[in-house]
Amino acid sequence: MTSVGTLITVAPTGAETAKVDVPALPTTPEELVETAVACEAAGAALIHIHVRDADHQPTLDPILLSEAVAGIREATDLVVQLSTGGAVTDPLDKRLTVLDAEPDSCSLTCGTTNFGDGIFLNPWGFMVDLYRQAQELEIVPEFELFELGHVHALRRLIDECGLPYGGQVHVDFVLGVPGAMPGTPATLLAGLTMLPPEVTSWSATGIGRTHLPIAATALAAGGHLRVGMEDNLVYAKGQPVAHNSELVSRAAQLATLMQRPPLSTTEARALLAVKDRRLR
Ligand code: KMH
Ligand code: ZN
Repeated sequence: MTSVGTLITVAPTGAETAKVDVPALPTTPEELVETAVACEAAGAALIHIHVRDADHQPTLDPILLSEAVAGIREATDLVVQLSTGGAVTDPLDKRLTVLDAEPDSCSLTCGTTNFGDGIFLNPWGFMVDLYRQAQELEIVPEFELFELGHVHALRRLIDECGLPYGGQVHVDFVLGVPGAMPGTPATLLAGLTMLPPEVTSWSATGIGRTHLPIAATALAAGGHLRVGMEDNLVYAKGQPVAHNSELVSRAAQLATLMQRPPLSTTEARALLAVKDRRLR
């Protein structure tokens, strides 16, 4: 499953950090597009988006989601992935409506998990509904794994629903969320041993200070990388991230050093088998 190149995903915003605390967080439509362009130039091929409203608050407003997808498609060739996780306060039915914005890809978390002081709800029925709707709409899910039990749930999901649109199965390990699986190399390697054989590619991201060790472990183990201010706000000790492109550039350097340079957007589209919805 080791790829000759590295898919770099950028998750620039998330739903947890407040703009007032981190002004560098891209929250406006203009900032999001500027970020997408800079991160594509730095080596990213996929963007995982959470949208904010005019008050910089997380939103699942269908118009704002559609505008964000269109804005990034007009300005870049990035694979556009919308979060269906939203914020922990978002109701499940609202999270399903994210697919109406017709992204190339959507996140699909494979089970409920502790999420800091909150609970990130992903009951079985919701996972199946989301998966089936993604299949019907020809949107490629990225299976998010926050717990080792989620890897087992992915097995159950594939048994119940079959393969995604396009036939490729891409998963993303998210390690180091407080209360979920820890961001250690040993945990990531344990997860890899459990992956169903249908999985065709995997990436990993570590939250906070686990960002770099998890990136290095993922590269060494043949995986792809997710970076971004959704997951990590500190570039180095005493140095806050000033722009998401810094994290993408560093990931691209690491990947190149490991003889697995960043995949182009064309290569990423083939790896993930996304439907071609490009505007340019
Ligand atoms: N914001 C978290 C509650 C996803 O994007 O699908 C969920 C999350 C996962 O970020
Ligand atoms: Zn997310």
